[in-house]
Amino acid sequence: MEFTAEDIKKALISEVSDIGKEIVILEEVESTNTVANELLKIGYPSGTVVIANKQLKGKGRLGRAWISPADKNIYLSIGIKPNFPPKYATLLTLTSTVACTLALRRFTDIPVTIKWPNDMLINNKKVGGILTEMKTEAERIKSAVVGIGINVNMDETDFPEEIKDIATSLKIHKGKIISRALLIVEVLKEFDKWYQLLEKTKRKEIIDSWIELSGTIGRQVKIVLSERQQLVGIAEAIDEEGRLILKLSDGAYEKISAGDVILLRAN
Ligand code: BT5
Repeated sequence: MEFTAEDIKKALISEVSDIGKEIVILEEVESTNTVANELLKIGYPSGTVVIANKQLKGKGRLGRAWISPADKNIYLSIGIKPNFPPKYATLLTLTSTVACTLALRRFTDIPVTIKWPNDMLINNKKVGGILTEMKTEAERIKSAVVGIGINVNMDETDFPEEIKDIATSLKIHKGKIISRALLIVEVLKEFDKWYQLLEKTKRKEIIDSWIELSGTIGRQVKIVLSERQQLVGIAEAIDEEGRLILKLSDGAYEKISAGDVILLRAN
């Protein structure tokens, strides 16, 4: 890669509290999430960051794949040992999405938006995604890994058939190559800040920012819960655990903590 762990560490000095204490950069991995999880297991500290140039088995949610070609993108995982209970797992994903989206906006000036729970979009096309995985023990989170994938310098021709109509990259919108190293520094700084807010139970601040950055609230949406189960309604709000509150056509409310959102039409 065109940068080292030391380069990133140097740029982060005095800018972060816990995130990036240990940074491991690898050329090729199956999934940075898996590596981060293994490092936490063998005693690496909370805040350990794993970055790879290429993933062979990049993971999306629900067993889906994250397309992860070499040299172009950011594949980064942050291993943490949170102090909040497992019920805030969804909120951790929302917090991470706020941090990434703000970093992307600041660094590129592109009006990136959020779609619940984990998508970062440019003009309705996916530019990044977040996969949070955690290990729990009784009512405690033992460890969590936040995996961040951002399409940075992919060209239109780099996208395989299955995602070419739904995915995009920062380079496509800026018309020039973006520095992965500098963007990683921005993402880690912002993550550090928002993760601290979450630890300090500043949940309202996080949710308000999420709503401001998202194109989801107030829209009519279809929620795909599984192959057989779908719900249609108005996305009304986000509750303090990060769940999406859906108002159904009969006036009843549903709280959704996992699923895919399809935006139906603007109100
Ligand atoms: C996500 O899943 O959006 C989570 C993606 C997380 C990726 C990071 S990379 C670093 C870390 N290590 C990992 O192994 N994973 C994390 P989901 O919402 O389920 O979206 C997956 C869907 O997005 C796929 O089914 C495709 O339709 C689409 N997709 C796959 N690769 C993509 C890409 N590079 N860009 C845009 N869309 C993609």
